[in-house]
Amino acid sequence: MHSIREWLRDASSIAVLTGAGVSAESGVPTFRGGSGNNPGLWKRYRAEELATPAAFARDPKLVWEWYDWRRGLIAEARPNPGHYALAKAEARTPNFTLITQNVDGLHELAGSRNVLRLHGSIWILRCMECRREREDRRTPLPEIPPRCECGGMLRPGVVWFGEALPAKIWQDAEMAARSADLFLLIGTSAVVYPAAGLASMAKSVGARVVEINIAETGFSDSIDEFLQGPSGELLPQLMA
Ligand code: BV8
Ligand code: ZN
Repeated sequence: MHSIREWLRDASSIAVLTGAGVSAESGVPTFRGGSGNNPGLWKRYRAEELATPAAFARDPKLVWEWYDWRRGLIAEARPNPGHYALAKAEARTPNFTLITQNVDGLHELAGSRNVLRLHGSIWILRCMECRREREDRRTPLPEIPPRCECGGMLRPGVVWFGEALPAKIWQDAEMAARSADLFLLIGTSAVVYPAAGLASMAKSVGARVVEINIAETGFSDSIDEFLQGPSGELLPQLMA
């Protein structure tokens, strides 16, 4: 812990990749269980089965019920001390880039400003016809599936499996990983690509890689330091 605090103080550019684990202590269920909450994210389905264009084409109502349920949960969630610690770290580090796989918006709510949302936002709806995007925070939504003024069907403004990440955001994330001298991998099982590849990119350019997680991940054996514990507790200690 002590050396990591020094690395944080001495780093000239820091890149952070967060996953569902940083929102677990805010009561937002993670995708792959662990940390005591329900194994799958919902009933008998797995994210990989529902968060896909094919699932939405086949049964938009079912997919929307899943998202409406998650939006309801997330609407009750507040940022936890881990989110706030990252916002504080950003404010005092010249080059600090927060890259997140989360779609819950809790980093922004905690005051993080330069957030690269690799997988979009659950609060944004996009029209399948006219492509117009709008933020809609109503929970529950008045109509499932929601409709656009143009009559088209709205989809969640998130990146599904099999879909490309927003090009500009991905480029910025790669740039941040390649120019970091310290890379923090926090609360992610590091199984979803290309996001999970960012840690290897940082490592390949000689950055120090620190992982914070309650359990080891597939990445844990190729990092410099593994801090085991809840990010909501460890991050405030690190950033104090
Ligand atoms: C792409 C938004 C190509 C939606 C998400 C076969 C078929 C099709 C695709 C593929 C395939 N094989 C590989 C792929 C690629 C695929 C992929 O990686 N699949 C995986 C499953 C193998 N990736 C994609 O499809 C990506 N796109 O490749 O496009 C392409 C290129 C060009 C042109 C066209 C196409 C898109 C992936 C994005 C999917 N969308 N989310 C939504 O949210 O509904 S992914 C979703 O799952 C999250 O965003 C996140 O990325 C991922 C969940 O991962 P985590 O965040 O890590 O969460 P998880 O629950 O897994 O882990 C939680 C961790 O926290 C655990 O380690 C736990 O120990 C820890 N923890 C718990 N509590 C705490 C804690 N840690 C600290 N403190 C705590 N308190
Ligand atoms: Zn429309």
